[in-house]
Amino acid sequence: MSFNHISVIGLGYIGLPTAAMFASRKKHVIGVDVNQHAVDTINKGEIHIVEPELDIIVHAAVTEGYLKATTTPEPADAFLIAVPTPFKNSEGEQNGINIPEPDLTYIQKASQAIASVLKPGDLVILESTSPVGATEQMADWLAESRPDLTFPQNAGEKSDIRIAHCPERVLPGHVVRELVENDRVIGGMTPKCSQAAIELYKTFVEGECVTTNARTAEMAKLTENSCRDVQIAFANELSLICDELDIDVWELISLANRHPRINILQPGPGVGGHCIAVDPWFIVSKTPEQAKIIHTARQVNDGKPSWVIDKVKLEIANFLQDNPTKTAQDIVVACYGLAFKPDIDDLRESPALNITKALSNMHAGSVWAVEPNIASVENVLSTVELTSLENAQENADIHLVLVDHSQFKASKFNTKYLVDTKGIW
Ligand code: SAJ
Repeated sequence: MSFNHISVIGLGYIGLPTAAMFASRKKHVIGVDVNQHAVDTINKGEIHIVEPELDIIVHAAVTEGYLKATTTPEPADAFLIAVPTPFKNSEGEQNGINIPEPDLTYIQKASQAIASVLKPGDLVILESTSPVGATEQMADWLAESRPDLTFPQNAGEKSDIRIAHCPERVLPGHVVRELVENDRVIGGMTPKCSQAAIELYKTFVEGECVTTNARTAEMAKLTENSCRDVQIAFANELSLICDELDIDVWELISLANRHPRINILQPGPGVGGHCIAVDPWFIVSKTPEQAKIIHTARQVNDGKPSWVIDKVKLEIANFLQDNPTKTAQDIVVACYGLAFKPDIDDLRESPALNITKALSNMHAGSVWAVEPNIASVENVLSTVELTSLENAQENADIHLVLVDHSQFKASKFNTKYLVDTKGIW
């Protein structure tokens, strides 16, 4: 089997780098996205996201003619679906507790879009992080749209179309390296489906491709991110405990981590991104009775932003007490960082952004944001002024560190009115 024409559906943080890696190995790649701006930007050899090294690879791939983007699918030998899997708008209620339910609409739309161009022998891979059973569901949607073709759920190894779930596991900010080096979990709906997927990924993956079934592959990805969420919740809970007991949590963690078998993660303003703050719910919503620690970790991490906001309110009160001639309207609060983690521009599910938004809604004075990775915040934060690090440090009254961007870590800063959720100043 040879895959010379590969189609990637969804040209976001995962789809675009993956498309670019195939193209860099001289495969003809058609990237498909509903966002015309993204398509136009890529076809100019440019990128619409921030990810180190990606711009150079995309530019070369487009210039050499191996990568092109379009809004409608075209025939290919393999299709990779890398579209978002958000929550449904209305949360599901189980036993009186609101549990967010996964929304598979984007996967459904992507499978319906590619169905018309499928031909016998094609491979379809679901890369989007998905609840257990989503790959089987996708296979059913494909089969409904193409009754003239056979699929693994009915025809087994003899099927016209091969289907697998191969979850992406790359870390934003290190995507180009991790795409090549990380091991891949390959969950074929049949062993032949897995073999086909391995052959495809071996185009650029140097890590090991380990096979399993689709459901286990789905659960493996959810397990990895839930494990990290639970570990971060432990660090966040420690930060609350230490605050009560007047202990420096950063010192505490660095001391505990000197134990040879302890490796505590770092507290922060909460957990963001479209992965760790989302994926554990895919387990909780399927098995709420069993997923107790995973559920609690989500609640601990989701509760951290309001704790941070309370800390800022306390600093505002302290400032007013120290400066009796001033009113809340005179006070400028500077929020350092809006992205969901350091050195990226990604605002998805960002606690930093949500905290800044909440402060700008409740504070009578000005709220400034410092975000070196973003040029404008007008669309997301209409009442917040974007300013430079220097101006904020010099002229703001209350300082709130939300992200440990390298620019912030490089600048030493000392002030009385500081809430430092990342322990950098
Ligand atoms: N965070 C902390 N403390 C820490 C580490 C992280 O508060 O010690 C916060 C970050 O600030 C951020 C959030 O957690 O808000 C998530 O950041 P992250 O760096 O842990 O992970 P992501 O979301 O960028 O990427 C994760 C990765 N999964 C794991 O490390 C298990 C990545 O490998 C996955 O591919 C990615 O999710 C994904 O796409 O699912």
